[in-house]
Amino acid sequence: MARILITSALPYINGIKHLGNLVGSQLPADLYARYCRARGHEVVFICATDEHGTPAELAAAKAGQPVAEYCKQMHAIQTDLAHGFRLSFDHYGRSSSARNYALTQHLAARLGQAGLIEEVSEEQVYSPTDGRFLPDRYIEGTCPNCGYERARGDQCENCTKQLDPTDLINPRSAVSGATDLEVRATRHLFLRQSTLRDTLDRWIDSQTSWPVLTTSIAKKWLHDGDGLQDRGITRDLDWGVPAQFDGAPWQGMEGKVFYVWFDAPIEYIAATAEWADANGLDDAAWQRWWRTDMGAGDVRYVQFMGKDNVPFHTLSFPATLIGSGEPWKLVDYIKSFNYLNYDGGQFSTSLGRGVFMDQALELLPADYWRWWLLSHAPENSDAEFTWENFQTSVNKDLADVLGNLVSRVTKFCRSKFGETVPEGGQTGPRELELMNVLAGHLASYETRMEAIEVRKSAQSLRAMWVAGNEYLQEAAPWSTFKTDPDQAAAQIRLALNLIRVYAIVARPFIPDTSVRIMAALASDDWSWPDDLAAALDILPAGHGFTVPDVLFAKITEDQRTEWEARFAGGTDQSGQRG
Ligand code: B3M
Ligand code: ZN
Repeated sequence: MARILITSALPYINGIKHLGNLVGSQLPADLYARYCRARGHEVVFICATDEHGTPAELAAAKAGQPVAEYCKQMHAIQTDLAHGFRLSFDHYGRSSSARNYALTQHLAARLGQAGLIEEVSEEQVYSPTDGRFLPDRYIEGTCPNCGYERARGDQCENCTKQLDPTDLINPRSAVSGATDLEVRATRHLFLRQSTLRDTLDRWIDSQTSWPVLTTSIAKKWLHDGDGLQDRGITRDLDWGVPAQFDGAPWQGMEGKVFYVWFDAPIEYIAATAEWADANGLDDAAWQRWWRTDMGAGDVRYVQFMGKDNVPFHTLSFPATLIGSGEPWKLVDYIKSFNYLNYDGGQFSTSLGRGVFMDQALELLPADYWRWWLLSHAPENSDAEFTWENFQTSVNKDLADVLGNLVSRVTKFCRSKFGETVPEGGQTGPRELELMNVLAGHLASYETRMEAIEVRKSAQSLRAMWVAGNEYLQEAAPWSTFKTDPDQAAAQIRLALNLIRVYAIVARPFIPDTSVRIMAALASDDWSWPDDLAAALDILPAGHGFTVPDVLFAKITEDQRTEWEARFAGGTDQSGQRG
């Protein structure tokens, strides 16, 4: 049994996320957490809302609410949606928590003592029209690196480059659209991460198992131009962690806050402390996951995120932790994702284009979405959601293959043998062959899940379902029954047991369906089928069950065309979605 710490990138508080955001971090993190738990590992799975900085201020202003109020409300909404999608966080925290304030200010103090923070007089973009400085997302313009026209002041989400507002070409205010911008001097604190470049370089080089996407982005920005640049970690904003150092002010920084990307990853740790607090545990309980001097040395720490978040997790956050000189646990594996596009373009909040988490759950239960999203995760390249593809995959994989098998087997049994596992008969070579095929797919499923190859894991799982279907097709107990009812009984007994095994192994992907199947089979033995033959013999003859209701309804042509039109966008309906 291993100890596995899992974090998902923290969704910004500024609105309801779309399905592309979901599949880029939280959902695959949940898949992995559920799998690790099912295999008996000790897991802590942490997420939180990322509440500070310009995204929160801008969204609150748009909603006409005080920012603290806005965040509280959006956190509740996002919590509900996380439950709706069955994201099994051990704790879903808030980066505005007291724990995060304290830890952020503590780490800043340590970095200051280590001489890694310096005061810099910086050129910042000032907007006379808005009467304020325009940090980060308050400003937009063209990316100097790739030419993307909607790059933000802190990062281009197209090429993932970290930017400063003054780097943007044709900059404009995100608040007013004003272009009559000036550059004014202001004083800020900078994290001297450039001094850690060699350390980070060596650390990244030592991570030989990281996915190519992660390593290539990390390396690209580590060696870009003059290399890793020092970054401002304070901002002229009202909302955020006050720029203080273990309680002590820094002269000249009064009224400023830390940059949101400075405090957000620290919330991974703080949220684990929040988890301990919420469960009445002491500090040692969270420190054994995060402090190598407190037992975290044997923890495996895995992070999940979209590719635009990689630079912050491979460079800035490790710089904070290493620079503190304290024994913090560093990440062992970073699983990053490309983007999911929507039907020939991008998801767009402002245009109401694409499906957002709340809308998805209004249409269909979570498992439909979980299955499609995970089996099409944008791992090796960007992926695309189309309604046609979604319809095909739901109707085939879920309704025809899995759903139909469960329904045929249970209904046939009920009609011929009643609602108990039938007795009599013996399995033969065909059943042995099925077990061998299943064992092969199960082994590849395990290997792929362990390697966090999400799409391939889905393929192995589906292959197990398909093998069961093929077996039933050939064994055809409905025909066998006419000539040899005993043999049909043995076949159905195996099939009922097979369904139980499917429920167990499929649970990380489709948890609600698995629970329904197990309830129908009146089983609560969720132990992993390490010994497949034994697992296929758990439900004994005479064991009662019930026929479940239809597990998956097919998506009709009418539904598909209606949904296609409804989510095509074109009118501004941004509202809470972000
Ligand atoms: N909130 C960006 C995002 O949602 C950011 C991630 C923070 S992870 C510490 O993509
Ligand atoms: Zn760019």
